[in-house]
Amino acid sequence: MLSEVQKIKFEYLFNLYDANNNGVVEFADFSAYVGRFTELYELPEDSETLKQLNKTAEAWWDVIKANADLNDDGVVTIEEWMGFAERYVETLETYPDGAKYLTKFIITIFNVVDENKNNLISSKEYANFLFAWGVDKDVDLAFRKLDADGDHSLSEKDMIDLVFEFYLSDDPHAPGNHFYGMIPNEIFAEPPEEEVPTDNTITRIFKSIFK
Ligand SMILES: [Ca+2]
Ligand SMILES: [Ca+2]
Ligand SMILES: [Ca+2]
Repeated sequence: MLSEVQKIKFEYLFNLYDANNNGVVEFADFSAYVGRFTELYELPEDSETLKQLNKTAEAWWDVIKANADLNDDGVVTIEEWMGFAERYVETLETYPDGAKYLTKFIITIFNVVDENKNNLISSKEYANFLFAWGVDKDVDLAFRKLDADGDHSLSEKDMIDLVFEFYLSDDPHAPGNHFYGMIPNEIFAEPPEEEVPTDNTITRIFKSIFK
């Protein structure tokens, strides 16, 4: 069973994948994204990177088509998608090969997103990545969440951990929840800061002794 947090993330991802906004996910959406990435990152037509990207999009669509499009009409509805989400999470949690292929996909994307090839994703490179997905709101905030150690960059390992967290974590405060941008849902709201109580008689006595 997907947790409430996972359900919200998979619904968000469905809407993100639906590049042409027709309410279903289909191969045209995947082609649209490869096109957007090609344009944004100026990938040469015969480049190895573009080949890898195409292969990744095709493989990912094949998996979705075979496992989500249960009535085989070439499009995936939100209901089909949520059923798939459950099976996909189970795959990631149960089968080493499931995790292995997701890791490969992430590395492919990492290499595209790392524009200056320093093996780190900067906030600007991340902003471009979200822009490719059509997300331009709260981008800095999302990056600050993802950059949990505060070194202003994401390594390949960070990105792998964050994407796995996106799919698998049911903690509403897991940084990876916002890998594809800030999800506007109150379930992810920060808990109110705990008020630190002011002095009581005992602390006042100690303070007066140890001041
Ligand atoms: Ca669509
Ligand atoms: Ca279908
Ligand atoms: Ca970089």
